[in-house]
Amino acid sequence: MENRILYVRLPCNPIFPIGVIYLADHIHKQFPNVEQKIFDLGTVPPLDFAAALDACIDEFQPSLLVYSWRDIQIYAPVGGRGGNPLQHTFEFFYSLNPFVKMKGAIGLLKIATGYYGELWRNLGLIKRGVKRAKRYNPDARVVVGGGAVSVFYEQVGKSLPNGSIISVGEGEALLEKLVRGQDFSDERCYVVGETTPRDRMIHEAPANIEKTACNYDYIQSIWRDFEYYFESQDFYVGVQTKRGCPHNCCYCIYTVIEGKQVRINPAEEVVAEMKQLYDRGIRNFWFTDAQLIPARKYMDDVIELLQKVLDAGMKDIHWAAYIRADNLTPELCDLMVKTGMNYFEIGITSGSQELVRKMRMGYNLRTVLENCRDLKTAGFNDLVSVNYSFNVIDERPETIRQTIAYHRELEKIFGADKVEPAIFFIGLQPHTHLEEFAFKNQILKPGYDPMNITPWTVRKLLWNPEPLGSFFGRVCLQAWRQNPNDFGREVMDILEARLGRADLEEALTAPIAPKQQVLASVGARK
Ligand code: B12
Ligand code: SF4
Repeated sequence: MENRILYVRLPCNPIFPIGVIYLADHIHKQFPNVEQKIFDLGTVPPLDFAAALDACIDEFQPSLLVYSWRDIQIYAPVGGRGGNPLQHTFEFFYSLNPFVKMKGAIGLLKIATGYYGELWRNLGLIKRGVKRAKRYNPDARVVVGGGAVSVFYEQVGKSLPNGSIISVGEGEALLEKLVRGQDFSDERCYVVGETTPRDRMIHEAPANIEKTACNYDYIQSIWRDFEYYFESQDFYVGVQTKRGCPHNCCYCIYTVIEGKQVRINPAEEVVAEMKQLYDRGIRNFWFTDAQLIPARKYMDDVIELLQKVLDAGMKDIHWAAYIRADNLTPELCDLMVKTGMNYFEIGITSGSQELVRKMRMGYNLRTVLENCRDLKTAGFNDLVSVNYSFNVIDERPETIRQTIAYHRELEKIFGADKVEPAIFFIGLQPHTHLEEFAFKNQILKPGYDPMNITPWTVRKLLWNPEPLGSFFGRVCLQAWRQNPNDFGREVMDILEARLGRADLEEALTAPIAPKQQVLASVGARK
């Protein structure tokens, strides 16, 4: 059977579908004669999903359907698609006012309906596509992958037809084998009804793939709606500069999906890719790496990359990324500012060095502050989002006071209006240390369904255990009531008014005592 590959990006908020673009580019480089097409449901109005998919399949008649599913979990810290799940959960569990409790319950119900609606709709779109493609090619196959499937691969397969291939992590090597008709059983995948996911499959190391600049002339020729993403000026187009993260943060799944080994995409290839987008009018880029500078030894790669961006003459761009901010030098800061970094997220999680150590995050808060000062000196004058998750492991009033002190210091450096405290409650994800910790401490039972969003499960998955759980729940409710548009800053102010602020030096010093290695007891991941 001739290979005709249709990439279907399942409905998603408008985020550039970089995953399917890279897959199609890779297959084209390996097999220039294979016919391919990209169909992005992110650009189609919801009422037209089914009809548009049918029309696309009728026209292209694929032999292989590649479904890419980006995100499933919607309980974001701020307004998600169906409202604010965190707010409703807290209203339901922590409000003392029966009317607010009721409002929370109704809000949660609305969100649950939206969430399950989306889940069933996406599963339906996969089943529908396979059935339709079989009209033209009875042997047509379906592969399902992407960020959401990587996290929930064990659950997603349960609702898909036999023969569907469920894939974890990068899909390049798997697709290559499928096109060649080779055995793919050693890839990070399983076939519904035929094989089951190997134990700890997600922890297997991804294939080592050399990444070259995506060929956007080719992508444009197989993707009709390419221009959709160019219309909005504030849109950030994804570009990958490396893959993998060597760290061990207790709640994080990136390092599992992408692997612990860092693969650097050659700087000249990354810049060649950006230049093609630049020449098409794109000025905003998001470096999609789990971490732009995962460790000190990668600083030189980033310096090389940013220098090449400048040398290529792309002087009026903006870019954003996840940055730990513990591996910066004045030279790097200078280049970051010169190349147009105008937003970054630091996920320090806590401003208490003691807790940062307990969460296995492996960095020094004092260094982060020094590097932030260097960034400011280099002329950085834009927005920094600082992610805090109170109450993760061993939080106490004194550690909260330390976080306040730390945050106020960041405000001193960048200006209070430039530092946005993003209050997250860690979403407990499968295959993380935190999940193991929850099993050990009987907070969750093995076999629980991580995709279930009844309020009782959500309350456990949004890590906020007692004794501080209800205290935080009420602080958040008060912040939503008082200043819903500046929730993060309001939470910080309320906490400071109630608990006070520690000395900065106290926040930065963590005595090493054996009992503090809380998570060490759950064992190493690999
Ligand atoms: C960068 C990033 C962002 C950036 C995106 C910026 C941009 N303009 O692109 C920002 C910060 C905006 C963001 C936001 C969110 N994100 Co995000 N994000 C990521 C991250 C770190 C990388 C994604 C990426 O682009 N990678 C690079 C590309 C090339 O890889 P890829 O898309 O994964 O595609 C590869 C593979 O997945 C695979 N593949 C893809 N499709 C298919 C299909 C088949 C058949 C096969 C075989 C393989 C395959 O091959 C591709 C090429 O190698 C991932 C985590 C991670 N490390 O993967 C989370 C991730 C995708 N995000 C996630 C989520 C939840 C979100 C949010 C919804 C968070 C929130 N609650 O607000 C938001 C909103 C997104 C939206 N749709 O509105 C989740 C999704 C899974 C889930 N838990 O539901 C992830 C996996 C992280 C996590 N915590 O689990 N995100
Ligand atoms: S939180 Fe960031 S630094 Fe930590 S493991 Fe995840 S990607 Fe790496």
